[in-house]
Amino acid sequence: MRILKFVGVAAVVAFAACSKSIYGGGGGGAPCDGQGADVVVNANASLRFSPESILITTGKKVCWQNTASFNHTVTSDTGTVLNSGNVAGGAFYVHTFAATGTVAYHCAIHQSSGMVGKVVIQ
Ligand SMILES: [Cu+2]
Repeated sequence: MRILKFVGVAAVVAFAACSKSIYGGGGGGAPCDGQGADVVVNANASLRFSPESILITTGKKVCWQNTASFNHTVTSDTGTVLNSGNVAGGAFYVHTFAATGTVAYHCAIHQSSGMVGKVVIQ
């Protein structure tokens, strides 16, 4: 079980080597606990990202944790900087931002309900 999980993460990292994203499930506590994130954003059961907008500097690691009991995604509006695929309830998605700019994103499942967010990297 443990080995399979690490293989999965390694495959994801290899797939998206330049974007430094990982995701996985938590093992007790909040999903982002132990990820070394600089900022944590909740993807909640009210179909919102909280906080909806964050301001960071380059090199910061952001962890989105799904606090709902159903899937969310963290998906860039344009490009593939954020491309989590389905993040299950209780799981997380991590991304370290290397470049300055603004990354608008949404949950692909709940975008029509207004589940959108923004990362401003200075
Ligand atoms: Cu969602």
